[in-house]
Amino acid sequence: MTNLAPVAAQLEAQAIELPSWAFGNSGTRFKVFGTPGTPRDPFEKISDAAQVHKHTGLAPTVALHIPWDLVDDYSALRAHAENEGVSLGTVNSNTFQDDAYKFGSLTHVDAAVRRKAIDHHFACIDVMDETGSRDLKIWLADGTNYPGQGDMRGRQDRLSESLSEIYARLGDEQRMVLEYKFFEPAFYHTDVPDWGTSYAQVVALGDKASVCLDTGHHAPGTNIEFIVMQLLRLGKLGSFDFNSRFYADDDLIVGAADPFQLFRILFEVVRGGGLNNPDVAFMLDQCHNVEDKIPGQIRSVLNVQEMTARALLVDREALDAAQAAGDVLAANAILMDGFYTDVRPALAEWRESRGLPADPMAAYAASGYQTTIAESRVGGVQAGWGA
Ligand code: PSV
Ligand code: MN
Repeated sequence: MTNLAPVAAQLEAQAIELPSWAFGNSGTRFKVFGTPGTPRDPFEKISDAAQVHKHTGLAPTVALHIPWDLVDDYSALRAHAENEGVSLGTVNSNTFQDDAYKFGSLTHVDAAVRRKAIDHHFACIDVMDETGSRDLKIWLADGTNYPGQGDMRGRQDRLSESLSEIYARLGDEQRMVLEYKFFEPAFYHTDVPDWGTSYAQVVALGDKASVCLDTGHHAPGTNIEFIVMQLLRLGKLGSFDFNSRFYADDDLIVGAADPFQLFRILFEVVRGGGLNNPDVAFMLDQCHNVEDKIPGQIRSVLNVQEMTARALLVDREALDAAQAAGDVLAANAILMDGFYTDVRPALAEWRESRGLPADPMAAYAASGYQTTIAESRVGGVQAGWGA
């Protein structure tokens, strides 16, 4: 069996943040399928997220999305989370579901709309003050659908001004991460389409701003691990939104569509010093449209853990030597040895040694939690994108 001892300390320290919205209903523009037991409010979402941590030891924090996770009393939500054994993490802003934002939010030509969007971010920072969250994550739906529709340069300038105002409001211990996405919902141009644009914007802001890399937000064939390497090299990789995709922004279980890509990304994370580095937050950004949500999240964090273990097991000394010697095939073989190492039996044993279930998926299924929530959560409105 694979010997995990040399990498156990790093595995032990790994933490992956869960998105509250993964526990609510989601779907496509064709249909949203509800599932029995879906949370009706943020408290129930946190309880579900805590199940993932309980069975894996990997997911101690939960990201919130405002206003989907609006509550009257954040200290009560915080206490509830702590009671469940988790804590509240990143706060995500939302400037994509209001009629006012049809033609943009932080980039809008109308100062009144920009004001509204900036004020929303101030409100998110107020929430962070109460929840003790460190990070404000900004993803913008801003962009245009037709050439000529907008002045791309002017929009970039307004974005910069708006972000500066938000940045100035951050506390000393707080950060902003700016996420990029190459298309959707805008189809001609997006105002933060790529890592370079996000980087240019956050560098202008200062040390407390960095880039969020969502693994599903690149054109097919993009070498994402190169971007990871570059952002780590520049000290500006603030966070990951992990998920996987076959076609567009599919938000599928991380590592499901392309495990090898996940391995390559994690190898660059390890090599670049981004693993268990407080500056680089690991988060999931996924939606479970047809599978059960809690086991979907359990599967996801396990996939990240498995690929992290494989990346850590790559013989770096031998790899460096092969690279230095120009031995192309040996270098490639050393990396592939890491990828092809089946770490699952060793991880199962290691989990048990830490008092965790060897098979978290099976343990969750046997726990009866899914039946309990399906039977007890009767009435009310199931949470989704908008509740
Ligand atoms: C929309 O593409 C998106 O999935 C972004 O990736 C954000 O991180 C997420 O929604 C939550 O706002
Ligand atoms: Mn994302």
